[in-house]
Amino acid sequence: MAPDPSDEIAYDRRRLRQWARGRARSAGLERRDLLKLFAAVSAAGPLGLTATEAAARESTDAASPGIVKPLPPEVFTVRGTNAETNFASLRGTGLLTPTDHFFVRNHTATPRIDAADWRLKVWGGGLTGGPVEFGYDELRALPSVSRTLFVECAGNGRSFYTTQQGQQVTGTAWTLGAVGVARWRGVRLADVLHRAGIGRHAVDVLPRGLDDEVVSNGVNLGRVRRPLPVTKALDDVLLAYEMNGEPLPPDHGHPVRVIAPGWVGISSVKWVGDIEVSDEPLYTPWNTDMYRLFGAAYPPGGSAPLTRQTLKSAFELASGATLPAHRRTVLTGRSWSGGAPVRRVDVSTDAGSTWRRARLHDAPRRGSWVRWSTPWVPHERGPAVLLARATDATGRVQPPTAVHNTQGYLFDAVVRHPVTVV
Ligand SMILES: Nc1nc2c(c(=O)[nH]1)N[C@H]1C(S)=C(S)[C@@H](COP(=O)(O)O)O[C@H]1N2
Ligand SMILES: [Mo]
Repeated sequence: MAPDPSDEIAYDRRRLRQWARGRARSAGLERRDLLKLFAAVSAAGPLGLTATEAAARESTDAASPGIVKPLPPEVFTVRGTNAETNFASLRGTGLLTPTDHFFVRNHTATPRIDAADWRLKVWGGGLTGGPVEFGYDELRALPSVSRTLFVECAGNGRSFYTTQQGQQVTGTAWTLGAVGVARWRGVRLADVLHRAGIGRHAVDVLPRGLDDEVVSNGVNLGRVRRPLPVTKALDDVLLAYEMNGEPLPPDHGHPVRVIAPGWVGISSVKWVGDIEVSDEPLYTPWNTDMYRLFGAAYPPGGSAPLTRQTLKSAFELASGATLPAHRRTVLTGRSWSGGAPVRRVDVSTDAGSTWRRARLHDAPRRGSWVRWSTPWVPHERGPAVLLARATDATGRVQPPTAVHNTQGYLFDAVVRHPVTVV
Protein backbone atom coordinates (compact mmCIF):
# COMPACT_ATOMS: atom_id res chain seq x y z
CA MET A 1 0.00 0.00 0.00
CA ALA A 2 1.22 3.49 -0.81
CA PRO A 3 1.54 5.71 2.23
CA ASP A 4 -1.16 8.29 2.84
CA PRO A 5 -0.26 11.21 0.53
CA SER A 6 -1.04 13.79 3.20
CA ASP A 7 1.59 12.20 5.44
CA GLU A 8 4.07 12.40 2.59
CA ILE A 9 3.39 16.07 2.02
CA ALA A 10 3.71 16.89 5.68
CA TYR A 11 6.90 14.89 5.68
CA ASP A 12 8.32 16.79 2.71
CA ARG A 13 7.46 20.16 4.17
CA ARG A 14 9.09 19.15 7.42
CA ARG A 15 12.17 17.94 5.57
CA LEU A 16 12.42 21.16 3.59
CA ARG A 17 12.09 23.23 6.77
CA GLN A 18 14.72 21.12 8.50
CA TRP A 19 16.94 21.38 5.51
CA ALA A 20 16.52 25.13 5.30
CA ARG A 21 17.66 25.37 8.91
CA GLY A 22 20.67 23.31 7.99
CA ARG A 23 19.64 20.39 10.15
CA ALA A 24 18.89 17.82 7.50
CA ARG A 25 21.10 16.53 4.77
CA SER A 26 20.12 17.26 1.20
CA ALA A 27 21.46 13.91 0.00
CA GLY A 28 24.25 15.34 -2.10
CA LEU A 29 22.71 18.57 -3.35
CA GLU A 30 24.42 21.78 -2.33
CA ARG A 31 22.13 24.18 -0.51
CA ARG A 32 22.79 27.07 -2.85
CA ASP A 33 22.03 24.79 -5.81
CA LEU A 34 18.72 23.82 -4.29
CA LEU A 35 17.84 27.47 -3.78
CA LYS A 36 18.72 28.15 -7.41
CA LEU A 37 16.65 25.18 -8.40
CA PHE A 38 13.65 26.26 -6.34
CA ALA A 39 13.92 29.68 -7.98
CA ALA A 40 13.98 28.04 -11.41
CA VAL A 41 11.08 25.84 -10.42
CA SER A 42 8.92 28.79 -9.41
CA ALA A 43 9.88 30.72 -12.53
CA ALA A 44 9.03 27.80 -14.79
CA GLY A 45 5.76 27.08 -13.06
CA PRO A 46 5.03 24.33 -10.62
CA LEU A 47 7.30 21.76 -12.21
CA GLY A 48 10.56 23.27 -13.29
CA LEU A 49 12.45 20.12 -12.48
CA THR A 50 11.23 18.31 -15.55
CA ALA A 51 13.50 20.72 -17.33
CA THR A 52 15.95 17.87 -16.73
CA GLU A 53 14.31 16.11 -19.59
CA ALA A 54 14.01 19.22 -21.69
CA ALA A 55 17.70 19.98 -21.16
CA ALA A 56 18.59 16.40 -22.03
CA ARG A 57 16.63 16.71 -25.25
CA GLU A 58 18.14 20.03 -26.26
CA SER A 59 21.70 18.92 -25.63
CA THR A 60 21.25 15.82 -27.75
CA ASP A 61 21.93 15.40 -31.38
CA ALA A 62 19.59 12.77 -32.73
CA ALA A 63 22.41 10.84 -34.38
CA SER A 64 24.20 10.19 -31.08
CA PRO A 65 21.81 9.90 -28.19
CA GLY A 66 24.47 8.40 -25.94
CA ILE A 67 23.16 4.88 -26.46
CA VAL A 68 25.61 2.11 -27.37
CA LYS A 69 23.43 -0.44 -29.16
CA PRO A 70 22.21 0.03 -32.74
CA LEU A 71 18.86 1.83 -33.03
CA PRO A 72 17.35 0.74 -36.37
CA PRO A 73 14.40 3.00 -37.21
CA GLU A 74 12.00 0.08 -37.70
CA VAL A 75 12.65 -0.94 -34.09
CA PHE A 76 13.20 2.34 -32.25
CA THR A 77 12.05 5.94 -32.22
CA VAL A 78 14.85 8.07 -30.78
CA ARG A 79 13.63 10.72 -28.34
CA GLY A 80 16.54 12.84 -27.12
CA THR A 81 18.82 10.65 -25.02
CA ASN A 82 16.19 7.89 -25.06
CA ALA A 83 14.98 5.24 -27.50
CA GLU A 84 11.36 4.04 -27.57
CA THR A 85 10.51 0.54 -28.80
CA ASN A 86 8.11 0.55 -31.75
CA PHE A 87 5.37 -1.83 -30.65
CA ALA A 88 4.83 -3.07 -34.21
CA SER A 89 8.36 -4.53 -34.09
CA LEU A 90 7.38 -6.81 -31.18
CA ARG A 91 4.89 -8.80 -33.24
CA GLY A 92 6.03 -12.42 -33.22
CA THR A 93 8.94 -11.83 -30.83
CA GLY A 94 7.73 -13.93 -27.89
CA LEU A 95 7.00 -13.05 -24.31
CA LEU A 96 10.40 -11.50 -23.60
CA THR A 97 11.41 -8.30 -25.33
CA PRO A 98 14.57 -9.15 -27.26
CA THR A 99 17.44 -7.19 -25.76
CA ASP A 100 18.09 -5.47 -29.09
CA HIS A 101 14.44 -4.24 -29.03
CA PHE A 102 14.37 -3.10 -25.38
CA PHE A 103 13.71 0.63 -24.84
CA VAL A 104 16.45 2.79 -23.32
CA ARG A 105 15.82 5.67 -20.97
CA ASN A 106 19.00 7.57 -20.07
CA HIS A 107 19.13 10.82 -18.14
CA THR A 108 22.57 11.45 -19.69
CA ALA A 109 24.47 8.76 -21.60
CA THR A 110 25.38 5.10 -21.27
CA PRO A 111 28.71 4.79 -19.41
CA ARG A 112 31.20 2.03 -20.25
CA ILE A 113 32.02 0.15 -17.07
CA ASP A 114 34.33 -2.85 -16.80
CA ALA A 115 32.91 -5.50 -14.46
CA ALA A 116 36.46 -6.37 -13.34
CA ASP A 117 36.99 -2.84 -11.93
CA TRP A 118 33.47 -2.48 -10.56
CA ARG A 119 32.76 -2.43 -6.81
CA LEU A 120 29.47 -1.99 -5.02
CA LYS A 121 29.78 -0.02 -1.80
CA VAL A 122 27.00 -0.37 0.78
CA TRP A 123 27.22 2.27 3.48
CA GLY A 124 25.29 4.55 5.81
CA GLY A 125 23.78 5.07 9.24
CA GLY A 126 21.23 2.31 8.70
CA LEU A 127 23.94 -0.34 8.91
CA THR A 128 25.01 -1.81 12.22
CA GLY A 129 28.67 -1.52 11.18
CA GLY A 130 30.85 0.30 8.68
CA PRO A 131 30.70 0.24 4.87
CA VAL A 132 30.88 -3.11 3.08
CA GLU A 133 32.07 -3.63 -0.50
CA PHE A 134 31.18 -6.33 -3.00
CA GLY A 135 33.03 -7.14 -6.23
CA TYR A 136 31.31 -8.52 -9.33
CA ASP A 137 32.50 -12.09 -8.72
CA GLU A 138 31.48 -11.94 -5.07
CA LEU A 139 28.01 -10.86 -6.10
CA ARG A 140 27.79 -13.62 -8.69
CA ALA A 141 28.83 -16.15 -6.05
CA LEU A 142 25.75 -15.34 -3.94
CA PRO A 143 22.55 -17.39 -4.42
CA SER A 144 20.90 -16.22 -7.63
CA VAL A 145 17.27 -15.71 -8.61
CA SER A 146 15.70 -15.31 -12.06
CA ARG A 147 12.48 -13.45 -12.69
CA THR A 148 10.47 -12.30 -15.72
CA LEU A 149 9.61 -8.65 -15.11
CA PHE A 150 8.88 -5.50 -17.00
CA VAL A 151 10.75 -2.24 -16.67
CA GLU A 152 8.52 0.66 -17.65
CA CYS A 153 9.06 4.40 -17.55
CA ALA A 154 6.61 6.32 -15.33
CA GLY A 155 6.04 8.60 -18.32
CA ASN A 156 5.17 5.80 -20.75
CA GLY A 157 2.07 6.85 -22.72
CA ARG A 158 2.61 10.50 -21.77
CA SER A 159 2.00 11.87 -25.29
CA PHE A 160 -1.66 10.71 -25.13
CA TYR A 161 -2.44 13.29 -22.44
CA THR A 162 -1.87 15.77 -25.25
CA THR A 163 -2.94 13.97 -28.43
CA GLN A 164 -6.00 12.29 -26.93
CA GLN A 165 -7.01 14.59 -24.05
CA GLY A 166 -5.71 17.97 -25.28
CA GLN A 167 -3.70 18.51 -22.07
CA GLN A 168 -0.26 19.96 -21.60
CA VAL A 169 2.44 17.87 -19.97
CA THR A 170 6.23 18.09 -19.72
CA GLY A 171 8.79 15.40 -20.43
CA THR A 172 9.70 12.88 -23.11
CA ALA A 173 6.77 12.40 -25.51
CA TRP A 174 6.60 8.60 -25.31
CA THR A 175 3.78 6.72 -27.00
CA LEU A 176 3.45 3.23 -25.44
CA GLY A 177 6.92 1.78 -26.12
CA ALA A 178 8.80 2.82 -22.96
CA VAL A 179 8.27 -0.66 -21.56
CA GLY A 180 9.95 -4.03 -21.99
CA VAL A 181 9.84 -7.45 -20.34
CA ALA A 182 13.05 -9.36 -19.73
CA ARG A 183 14.27 -12.37 -17.81
CA TRP A 184 16.47 -10.84 -15.13
CA ARG A 185 18.97 -12.86 -13.14
CA GLY A 186 20.79 -11.56 -10.13
CA VAL A 187 20.81 -11.58 -6.36
CA ARG A 188 18.19 -10.41 -3.92
CA LEU A 189 18.94 -6.91 -2.71
CA ALA A 190 17.79 -8.21 0.68
CA ASP A 191 20.65 -10.76 0.71
CA VAL A 192 23.20 -8.04 0.00
CA LEU A 193 21.71 -5.72 2.60
CA HIS A 194 21.68 -8.45 5.23
CA ARG A 195 25.29 -9.34 4.46
CA ALA A 196 26.15 -5.66 4.77
CA GLY A 197 24.56 -5.58 8.23
CA ILE A 198 21.35 -3.64 7.71
CA GLY A 199 19.89 -2.67 11.08
CA ARG A 200 16.32 -2.59 12.34
CA HIS A 201 16.58 1.20 12.39
CA ALA A 202 17.10 1.45 8.60
CA VAL A 203 14.45 3.55 6.83
CA ASP A 204 15.52 4.22 3.24
CA VAL A 205 17.83 2.46 0.78
CA LEU A 206 19.36 4.71 -1.87
CA PRO A 207 21.04 3.10 -4.90
CA ARG A 208 23.04 5.53 -7.03
CA GLY A 209 24.11 5.20 -10.66
CA LEU A 210 27.65 5.56 -11.99
CA ASP A 211 26.49 7.50 -15.06
CA ASP A 212 27.27 11.22 -15.33
CA GLU A 213 25.75 13.76 -12.99
CA VAL A 214 22.52 15.26 -14.27
CA VAL A 215 22.60 19.01 -14.91
CA SER A 216 19.30 20.84 -15.19
CA ASN A 217 18.92 24.61 -15.63
CA GLY A 218 22.57 25.00 -14.67
CA VAL A 219 21.96 23.09 -11.44
CA ASN A 220 23.88 19.92 -10.79
CA LEU A 221 21.39 17.39 -9.41
CA GLY A 222 24.14 14.84 -8.89
CA ARG A 223 23.98 11.23 -9.98
CA VAL A 224 20.69 9.47 -10.62
CA ARG A 225 19.42 8.16 -7.29
CA ARG A 226 16.02 7.51 -5.79
CA PRO A 227 15.34 6.09 -2.35
CA LEU A 228 13.47 2.82 -1.93
CA PRO A 229 11.61 2.38 1.33
CA VAL A 230 13.31 -0.38 3.28
CA THR A 231 10.15 -2.50 3.09
CA LYS A 232 10.35 -2.62 -0.73
CA ALA A 233 14.13 -3.03 -0.72
CA LEU A 234 13.88 -6.10 1.53
CA ASP A 235 10.84 -7.52 -0.27
CA ASP A 236 11.35 -8.35 -3.95
CA VAL A 237 14.04 -6.05 -5.36
CA LEU A 238 16.92 -7.60 -7.34
CA LEU A 239 20.45 -6.57 -8.13
CA ALA A 240 20.50 -7.97 -11.66
CA TYR A 241 23.61 -8.89 -13.65
CA GLU A 242 21.93 -10.82 -16.49
CA MET A 243 19.21 -9.88 -18.96
CA ASN A 244 17.67 -12.58 -21.17
CA GLY A 245 20.47 -15.01 -20.38
CA GLU A 246 23.39 -12.67 -21.18
CA PRO A 247 25.45 -10.35 -19.02
CA LEU A 248 23.65 -6.98 -18.81
CA PRO A 249 24.50 -4.94 -21.90
CA PRO A 250 25.96 -1.43 -21.45
CA ASP A 251 22.69 0.44 -22.11
CA HIS A 252 20.73 -1.56 -19.55
CA GLY A 253 23.08 -1.15 -16.62
CA HIS A 254 26.24 -3.21 -17.08
CA PRO A 255 27.55 -4.66 -14.87
CA VAL A 256 24.76 -4.48 -12.25
CA ARG A 257 21.42 -2.70 -11.99
CA VAL A 258 18.50 -2.57 -9.60
CA ILE A 259 15.22 -4.19 -10.68
CA ALA A 260 12.26 -3.04 -8.56
CA PRO A 261 9.34 -5.27 -9.68
CA GLY A 262 6.21 -3.41 -10.76
CA TRP A 263 7.53 0.01 -9.76
CA VAL A 264 8.19 3.10 -11.88
CA GLY A 265 11.31 2.62 -14.05
CA ILE A 266 13.31 5.24 -12.15
CA SER A 267 13.38 2.84 -9.16
CA SER A 268 15.42 0.40 -11.23
CA VAL A 269 18.71 2.30 -11.06
CA LYS A 270 21.21 1.20 -13.72
CA TRP A 271 25.01 0.99 -13.33
CA VAL A 272 24.62 0.96 -9.57
CA GLY A 273 27.86 1.91 -7.81
CA ASP A 274 26.84 2.44 -4.22
CA ILE A 275 23.86 2.01 -1.97
CA GLU A 276 23.27 4.20 1.04
CA VAL A 277 21.30 2.58 3.83
CA SER A 278 19.88 5.39 5.88
CA ASP A 279 18.32 5.63 9.33
CA GLU A 280 16.33 8.68 8.22
CA PRO A 281 14.15 9.38 5.18
CA LEU A 282 16.20 10.53 2.19
CA TYR A 283 15.44 13.34 -0.18
CA THR A 284 16.55 13.53 -3.82
CA PRO A 285 15.07 15.35 -6.83
CA TRP A 286 13.80 11.94 -8.03
CA ASN A 287 11.37 11.44 -5.14
CA THR A 288 10.28 15.04 -4.55
CA ASP A 289 9.89 17.33 -7.55
CA MET A 290 9.94 14.49 -10.03
CA TYR A 291 8.02 11.20 -9.97
CA ARG A 292 5.09 12.55 -8.01
CA LEU A 293 1.71 13.65 -9.37
CA PHE A 294 1.07 17.39 -9.49
CA GLY A 295 -2.03 19.08 -10.90
CA ALA A 296 -5.62 20.04 -10.21
CA ALA A 297 -6.54 16.56 -8.93
CA TYR A 298 -3.67 16.46 -6.44
CA PRO A 299 -2.73 18.30 -3.27
CA PRO A 300 -0.54 21.41 -3.74
CA GLY A 301 2.54 19.56 -2.54
CA GLY A 302 1.91 16.74 -5.01
CA SER A 303 1.06 13.11 -4.44
CA ALA A 304 3.16 10.65 -2.51
CA PRO A 305 6.26 9.49 -4.42
CA LEU A 306 5.18 7.14 -7.22
CA THR A 307 5.52 3.43 -6.59
CA ARG A 308 3.69 1.02 -8.92
CA GLN A 309 3.12 1.33 -12.62
CA THR A 310 -0.46 1.38 -13.87
CA LEU A 311 -2.64 -0.65 -16.27
CA LYS A 312 -1.96 -0.35 -20.03
CA SER A 313 -2.53 -2.04 -23.39
CA ALA A 314 -0.87 -1.64 -26.77
CA PHE A 315 -1.42 -3.07 -30.24
CA GLU A 316 1.59 -4.50 -32.06
CA LEU A 317 0.76 -2.27 -34.97
CA ALA A 318 2.05 1.07 -36.23
CA SER A 319 -0.16 4.06 -35.60
CA GLY A 320 -1.95 4.78 -38.88
CA ALA A 321 -1.23 1.30 -40.30
CA THR A 322 -3.17 0.25 -43.38
CA LEU A 323 -5.15 -3.00 -43.35
CA PRO A 324 -6.78 -4.75 -46.31
CA ALA A 325 -10.60 -4.72 -46.55
CA HIS A 326 -12.48 -8.06 -46.61
CA ARG A 327 -9.41 -9.98 -45.48
CA ARG A 328 -8.84 -11.60 -42.13
CA THR A 329 -6.29 -9.71 -40.07
CA VAL A 330 -5.10 -10.99 -36.70
CA LEU A 331 -4.78 -8.03 -34.35
CA THR A 332 -2.17 -8.67 -31.65
CA GLY A 333 -0.99 -6.76 -28.64
CA ARG A 334 0.10 -6.83 -25.03
CA SER A 335 -1.37 -5.63 -21.73
CA TRP A 336 0.36 -5.18 -18.40
CA SER A 337 0.11 -3.64 -14.96
CA GLY A 338 2.29 -2.91 -11.94
CA GLY A 339 -0.59 -3.96 -9.72
CA ALA A 340 -2.67 -7.13 -10.03
CA PRO A 341 -2.00 -9.23 -13.15
CA VAL A 342 -4.05 -8.61 -16.31
CA ARG A 343 -6.89 -11.14 -16.44
CA ARG A 344 -8.86 -10.03 -19.48
CA VAL A 345 -8.51 -7.85 -22.57
CA ASP A 346 -11.33 -6.53 -24.74
CA VAL A 347 -10.86 -5.09 -28.21
CA SER A 348 -13.04 -2.72 -30.19
CA THR A 349 -12.62 -2.09 -33.93
CA ASP A 350 -15.37 0.54 -34.11
CA ALA A 351 -14.07 3.20 -31.72
CA GLY A 352 -15.80 1.66 -28.71
CA SER A 353 -19.35 0.91 -29.93
CA THR A 354 -18.84 -2.84 -29.62
CA TRP A 355 -16.24 -4.91 -27.82
CA ARG A 356 -15.09 -8.50 -28.03
CA ARG A 357 -12.89 -10.48 -25.76
CA ALA A 358 -9.36 -11.11 -27.00
CA ARG A 359 -7.65 -14.47 -26.58
CA LEU A 360 -4.86 -14.35 -24.00
CA HIS A 361 -1.66 -16.16 -24.95
CA ASP A 362 -0.02 -16.06 -21.54
CA ALA A 363 -1.13 -16.89 -18.04
CA PRO A 364 -1.72 -13.67 -16.09
CA ARG A 365 1.43 -13.07 -14.07
CA ARG A 366 2.37 -10.29 -11.71
CA GLY A 367 5.07 -7.92 -12.96
CA SER A 368 4.89 -9.16 -16.54
CA TRP A 369 2.58 -8.70 -19.50
CA VAL A 370 0.14 -10.92 -21.38
CA ARG A 371 0.11 -11.25 -25.15
CA TRP A 372 -3.32 -11.35 -26.77
CA SER A 373 -4.90 -11.59 -30.20
CA THR A 374 -8.23 -11.28 -31.94
CA PRO A 375 -9.15 -11.75 -35.60
CA TRP A 376 -10.79 -8.95 -37.57
CA VAL A 377 -12.26 -8.79 -41.06
CA PRO A 378 -12.79 -5.11 -41.81
CA HIS A 379 -15.52 -4.44 -44.36
CA GLU A 380 -15.69 -0.66 -44.57
CA ARG A 381 -12.86 1.14 -46.28
CA GLY A 382 -11.52 4.32 -44.73
CA PRO A 383 -10.27 5.37 -41.29
CA ALA A 384 -11.05 3.24 -38.24
CA VAL A 385 -10.13 3.43 -34.56
CA LEU A 386 -8.99 0.35 -32.67
CA LEU A 387 -9.16 0.15 -28.88
CA ALA A 388 -7.77 -2.38 -26.41
CA ARG A 389 -8.91 -2.35 -22.80
CA ALA A 390 -7.37 -4.47 -20.04
CA THR A 391 -8.98 -5.68 -16.83
CA ASP A 392 -6.82 -6.80 -13.93
CA ALA A 393 -7.42 -9.58 -11.40
CA THR A 394 -9.01 -7.13 -8.96
CA GLY A 395 -11.56 -6.04 -11.61
CA ARG A 396 -9.85 -2.74 -12.34
CA VAL A 397 -10.50 -1.68 -15.96
CA GLN A 398 -8.61 0.86 -18.07
CA PRO A 399 -10.73 4.05 -18.00
CA PRO A 400 -11.73 6.14 -21.05
CA THR A 401 -9.66 9.09 -19.81
CA ALA A 402 -6.65 9.41 -17.51
CA VAL A 403 -6.55 11.93 -14.67
CA HIS A 404 -4.17 14.71 -15.72
CA ASN A 405 -0.91 15.42 -13.96
CA THR A 406 1.50 18.08 -15.14
CA GLN A 407 4.43 15.73 -15.76
CA GLY A 408 2.26 13.24 -17.62
CA TYR A 409 2.99 10.16 -15.53
CA LEU A 410 1.00 6.93 -15.30
CA PHE A 411 -1.29 7.34 -18.31
CA ASP A 412 -3.80 4.52 -17.91
CA ALA A 413 -6.65 5.33 -20.31
CA VAL A 414 -7.61 3.23 -23.32
CA VAL A 415 -5.53 4.49 -26.25
CA ARG A 416 -7.23 5.23 -29.57
CA HIS A 417 -5.23 3.50 -32.29
CA PRO A 418 -5.96 4.91 -35.77
CA VAL A 419 -5.73 2.64 -38.83
CA THR A 420 -6.90 2.90 -42.42
CA VAL A 421 -8.77 0.11 -44.18
CA VAL A 422 -7.91 0.04 -47.88
N1 LIG B 1 21.74 5.27 -13.36
C1 LIG B 1 20.59 5.43 -14.02
N2 LIG B 1 19.59 4.58 -13.79
C2 LIG B 1 18.42 4.71 -14.44
C3 LIG B 1 18.20 5.78 -15.35
C4 LIG B 1 19.29 6.66 -15.61
O1 LIG B 1 19.21 7.59 -16.42
N3 LIG B 1 20.47 6.46 -14.91
N4 LIG B 1 16.96 5.94 -15.92
C5 LIG B 1 15.84 5.34 -15.19
C6 LIG B 1 14.58 5.38 -15.89
S1 LIG B 1 13.76 6.86 -15.83
C7 LIG B 1 14.04 4.26 -16.46
S2 LIG B 1 12.50 4.30 -17.14
C8 LIG B 1 14.78 2.98 -16.53
C9 LIG B 1 14.96 2.52 -17.96
O2 LIG B 1 15.67 1.31 -18.05
P1 LIG B 1 16.24 0.80 -19.45
O3 LIG B 1 17.00 1.93 -20.08
O4 LIG B 1 17.06 -0.39 -19.16
O5 LIG B 1 15.05 0.46 -20.31
O6 LIG B 1 16.08 3.08 -15.95
C10 LIG B 1 16.13 3.90 -14.79
N5 LIG B 1 17.45 3.80 -14.19
MO1 LIG C 1 11.66 6.52 -16.57
